[in-house]
Order: sequence, then structure tokens, then C-alpha cells
Amino acid sequence: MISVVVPYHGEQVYLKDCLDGMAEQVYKDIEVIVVASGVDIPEELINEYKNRVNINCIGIEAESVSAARNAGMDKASGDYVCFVDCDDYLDVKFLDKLKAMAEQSDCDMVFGRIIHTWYRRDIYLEKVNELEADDDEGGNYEDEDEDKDSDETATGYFFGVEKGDSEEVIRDKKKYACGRYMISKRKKYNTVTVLSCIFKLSFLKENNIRFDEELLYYSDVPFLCRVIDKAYSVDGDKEAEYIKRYHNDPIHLPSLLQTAGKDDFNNKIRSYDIAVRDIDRAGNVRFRLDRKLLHYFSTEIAPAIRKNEDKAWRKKRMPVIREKIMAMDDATIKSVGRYKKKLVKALIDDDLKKLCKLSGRRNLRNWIRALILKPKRGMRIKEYLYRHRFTSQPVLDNVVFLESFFGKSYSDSPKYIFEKLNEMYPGRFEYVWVLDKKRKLPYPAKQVKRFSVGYFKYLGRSKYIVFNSRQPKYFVKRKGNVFLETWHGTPLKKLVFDIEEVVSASPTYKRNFYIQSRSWDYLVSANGFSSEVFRRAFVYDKPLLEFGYPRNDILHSDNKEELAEKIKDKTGIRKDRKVILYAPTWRDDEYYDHGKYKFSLHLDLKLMKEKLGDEYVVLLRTHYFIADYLDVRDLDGFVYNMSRYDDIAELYLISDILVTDYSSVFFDYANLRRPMLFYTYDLDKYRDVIRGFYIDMKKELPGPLLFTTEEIIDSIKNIEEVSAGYTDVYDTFYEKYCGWEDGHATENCIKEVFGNKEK
Ligand code: C2G
Repeated sequence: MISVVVPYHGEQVYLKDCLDGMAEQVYKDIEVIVVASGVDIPEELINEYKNRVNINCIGIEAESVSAARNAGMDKASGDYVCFVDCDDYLDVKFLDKLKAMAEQSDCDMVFGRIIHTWYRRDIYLEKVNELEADDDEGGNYEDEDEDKDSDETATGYFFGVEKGDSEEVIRDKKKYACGRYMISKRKKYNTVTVLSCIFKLSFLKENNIRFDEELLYYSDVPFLCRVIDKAYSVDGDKEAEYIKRYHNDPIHLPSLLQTAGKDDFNNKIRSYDIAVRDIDRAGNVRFRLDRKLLHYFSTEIAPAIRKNEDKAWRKKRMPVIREKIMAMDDATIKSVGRYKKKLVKALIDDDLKKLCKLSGRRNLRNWIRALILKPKRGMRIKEYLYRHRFTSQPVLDNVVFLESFFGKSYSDSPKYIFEKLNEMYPGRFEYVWVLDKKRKLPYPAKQVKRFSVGYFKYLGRSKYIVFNSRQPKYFVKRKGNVFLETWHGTPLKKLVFDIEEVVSASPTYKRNFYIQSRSWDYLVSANGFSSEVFRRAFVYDKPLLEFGYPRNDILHSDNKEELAEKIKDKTGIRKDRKVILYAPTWRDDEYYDHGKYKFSLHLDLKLMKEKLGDEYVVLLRTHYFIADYLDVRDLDGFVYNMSRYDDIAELYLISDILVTDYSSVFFDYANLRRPMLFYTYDLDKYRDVIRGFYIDMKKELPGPLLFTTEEIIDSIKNIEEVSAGYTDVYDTFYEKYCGWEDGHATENCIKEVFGNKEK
């Protein structure tokens, strides 16, 4: 029998996946021991599994993984014991394969391999099945690069293979190099782990091998060191897969390592100390462990010493690491490369200057190497200038730096803030606009391309920053900076921390968003609903500007008709027809590349021309993420492609009906109280699979959900009747989402942010 010990510390959301993985194991002779440490036993959940798997739960007071694993081991009655974290899950054949190998070679320990994923189990399995199906059709998913970067069979890899099978077994190609982010490319993850292994219980007991309960982190290291040191036979099977889940929400649901923080020097050193205490000084395990410490010293500690100006910090760390390294065998130090040897010498000589010089030179070498070898060379140089030059130069107190939709247009709230600032405070500020293509602007402003040197210069030096999306990850918030984040829409689609599973976005999306939004000083919210969502989904607790959207002021202006005439003149849209604006959003799952999305037109514009051409024209407006520029030349005079037109608010003004889908455009358009139709041909997929919505579209939207072009045509032909059916719903909708809009949002936001800051 195999006893599977699962430490549990309240992570209910994950435990189900873990237990499903156990219940579906091909090898049935198992006992699962869930050990709740410092939290209530999840009895209800455990009971649900009692008839599917032999399962028990015990509770302990201590709140540590080591204590939980030990308690589990004490309860275990199997021949073998296996440790599984409750946020991970096993492939169904995992235990079967390892048990077979353990018996075949009479091993004290057998290891499988770790596959990293960001997905919950059902999505993971779906992806694997898709791949296997593709594989059957001759597809090839093996990816050498991914393979090199993963720390699969991390344990075996770290300890070498002297007691096991050939290196091939451990480093063989990965079968499931699949899914955009399914398998992490990070190498740095803790590489010594008991996960993905099974151990002979009698062997552990005879040698009194347990987890050190003093250690909150890295207790696997001493445990494994002892196992390998004492084991008679160790073997590995790459086919046995342990699925390790990365946590994409390190803020609310951090993994143990994510709580350790960046500077976990003390934790690592303690774990090293305990590990060396009980192993053979002259043995191979000690040799490898020491090399690992030397690596840690050269790649992390030395650069940290170089970068950290804090003398006390250095003083504490240098002697500690020196003592460890001095106690090492000469042969170990001789075995490392020249650079490490020199660093060790500087450390032993207590020559701080030399140590910093060496590390600095290495850093420069790595940087140049990366520059030569990696793409985006120019970007790296500019980023370097940003970090090391522009952000050290004085802040330009009168400069306002503005960007809308990543520099793709002169539009949205930043546009209106810019114009109003010029009206309210003529000559007080200088302006820099991020714009991919030069525009004629109504007021003087410098224009820089996104990611040009000028862009980085003003990103680094401008006092005021006004963006409607996120700024780059490496943005440095400077003392004196005022960051006004206008955002770009009332949310229908779930945002950041409200999204349970980030399937399409980068798995680091939540973490990055969290870091980026820490720099914001003000966030614009158009209604109470948005305020509530932003506070929670962005974990944002700084001031909200609750006046409505600056970009919507124009929709409340007294001279709307006059403006509309001018816009029609400017765009050349024929005036003898009414205007339908079709403005759909983007689809997360249809993309070419990062930020470049596909759009396939489902609306039959030819049919629309045939049926509505005498009375209407259509403005086709795709989302700014859409890379496809739809060719509608054969519908000239009926369809106008306005996808590259700067400001959608101007298109709202000239249109009589809006057709959209899940885009936030409808919250804004409602300010005009004009009719809206929702062309939601893929509603179920979009809502349930891709995103998840905040509101019930069927109940709350002030217009019908339609699924075919025929239905759209029919509704347009009877638009008055259709609209009449939504009068009450429209009123409620308007009240909830447009209630704050009074045409003065821009002015009010400016007063808050720039108001009392006269110089
Ligand atoms: N937009 C546009 N043309 C479209 C769609 C959108 O100009 N065809 C503009 C509108 O100003 C809209 C904004 O882009 O309000 C955001 O677009 P959404 O379709 O709502 O999608 P997204 O960019 O994902 O933002 O909280 C808002 C959400 O984050 C949605």
C-alpha cells in the first residue's frame, strides 16, 4: 500500500482537484491522509470522497508543512509514503508507475517528474487531451527549449543520477510541452523537492528521517539529503507525472514560496545548516549541496551585496556565507568555475571592493550577452537608459505625460483631460503625448512614439502621468510623481482578481497588475458599480475620482447636433442616411500574438445593405486590439470602416443606433439614451468559457440580445417598437451606470488632481 500525505492549510479551492486526482489513480491500494495544520478539518469535503478513495483527515496545532508531513508519516501504514501538496494533483498513473519501479528495483526512493501548470485540473486535462489527439494526427509538441528550462524531476536533477538510472531518464524530452503558459519556463523554482517521489516507509523509519519542524521553508532539502545519503537504491521514471500548480494570485492565495519573500537568505542558510549536520561530509550529496550553496552565493548573494548600499545588511550576511564556504572541502571549491573561485577568494579575504567589482563585471557581461543573443536589443538599451539615466534625472514638475490605448489613438479620457487642462490653466503645463502616428492636436504638445527614447525619457521624468491603460511593468514611481489612471470602461467582463482562472492572459497577469496599480494615485470611476468592482478586483485603496467619465462629457454637451454635423463633414459620411454604429469587442481566444487579436465578422453586411441600404449606413468599428483591418471596399457608400478613427465618442455622437456585444461601449452610449442592440452570437462561450460577466446581460441590458443578422435587420426595421419595450429597463440602467455623468467629469477630475498644486 502507498500512504499519500497531504498537508492542508485551508486551501479549500484547490483541495478538490487534489483529491479527484487521488480518487482516479489507477493504482488503488492507497490511503490518503489529509493533515490539517492550524486550521479546521475540511470534514464535509473529505466525506464527499470517502466512498471514492480510502481517505482520512487528522488535525494538528502546528502550522507548518514539515509538522503536517511528519504527522502524516506517523499515521501512515503503507509500504511507501508519498507527499502531495494540497494545491497540486497527480496524473492518474503516477502512483502505479512509481510503485512498479520501486518494486522492480527494490528502491528506497523513486522519483517521477514535475509538470508545472497554472491551470486547474479540468482545464489541464482538457489541454492534455487536445494535445494527445493532435499527436495522434502526427503533430509534434516536443519543445527542446521548454525542456531545458523546466525543473522536471528536479530532485533527481539536483542530486545527479549516481544511484539511479541514466541521466537520459531525468532529462528526457517533455511530452506535454503544450499550451501557451501551461508549463512554466522558470528555472529558478525551488529545485530540491520531495514532491513527485515515493519513499519506502521502513527505510525512513529505520534511519529516523523526518522533516525538521523548525524550518518553515526548504525543509525538503535536509530531508532529501538524508534520504539520498542513506538510500541503497534510488530510481526515476519520467512517465510518472506530478502536476504542480503555480499560483497566479500571489496576493490572495500565495503558495508557500511566494510568502517567503525575495530575501529568504536566513531560511536558506538554516536549511543548509540542518542538511549538512546529518550527512556524510565526504559524500557526493554534501558535494552537490555545497556546490548549490556556491551557486546561490555567486548568483544571488554577491549581486545583492553589490547592489545593497546598506552596510548593516552586508555586515550580517557576509560573515555567515563566508563561514559556510570556508568550512567546505577544498575539492568542492576547486570544482567550480573561475569566476566563482575568484568571488570566493574575495569573500574569504573580506575584500568587499573586489567582490563588488567582480560581480559588477559579471553583471555587465551577462547584460551584453543577453543583448547580443536575445531579440529586442534596442528595447533593452532603452529600458536600461530609463532605469539608470532618466529616472535619476530631476523630475520635470510642469510636464504632463499622456497616453490612450497604448499610443494607438488620440482619444478617451486623456484627450479630454488634455484639452480641459489647456482651457483651465493656459500655459501652466507642458504636454507630451504618446502617439504612434503624428497628429494635429488642438493645443501644443510634444509627440513621442511608444517605446521610443523620448517615450522613456518622459516616462521617467514627467511629474504627471495620465494613462487610460496600464503602464509598463518596470515603471518606476518617483517621489513627486502624480499618476492619474483613467481606466477605459465600466466593466462587464470580469477583471483581474475577480477572474478565477486566467486562461488567456499571462499567468502573471494578476501579480503584474497588482504591482502596476500600486503606482496609481487616482483612479477614475464612472459609477458606483465600477467603484465597487475596482476596489475589489484591483485591490485598490487609494482615491477614486467619482464624477463620471471625462470621455463622456461630450455626450452631454449642449451643442451635440452641431458637433455631429462637423464630424460628419470631417469623415465624409453621407448625411441622407441614418447611422448604425457596429462596435464589437475582442475575443480573448482568437489571437495572432500578444496584443494582436483576430476578428472574424459574423454580421452579414451584404444582407444588411440589401435590406437597410436605402435608409441606413453602417460604421464598422473594431476594438483597438484587433490587428485585422476588414476589407469592406465592395460595400462602399454603405459601410465605413472607422476602426482607425481616433475617438469613438465622436462616432457615438453621429450614430442613431448602436450594435455591440460585450464591449463597455454600451455603458457610455447609454448616456445618449439612443437605441442599442446586442449582437451576441457567441454569448455562452464568451460568458462561461472566456471571461465571466459581472451583470446578467439578459436582465439588465437596455436592448435585445440577438443572434443572427436577420434578427438585427428585423430589430432595426422596427427600432421604435423594439426600443419602446425597453423604456423601463433603460431608465434603471441609466440611473445605475450613467447617473453621475453631468458633462463636468473632466473639470472635476482636474480640480482634484491638478487643482491645489499651483506653483
Ligand atoms: N472601444 C472602441 N471600439 C470598439 C470597442 C471598444 O473604441 N470596437 C473602446 C471603447 O472606448 C471602450 C474601450 O475601448 O470603452 C474598452 O473596450 P472593451 O470592448 O470594453 O474591452 P477592453 O479593452 O477589454 O476593456 O473595464 C473595462 C474593461 O477592461 C474592458
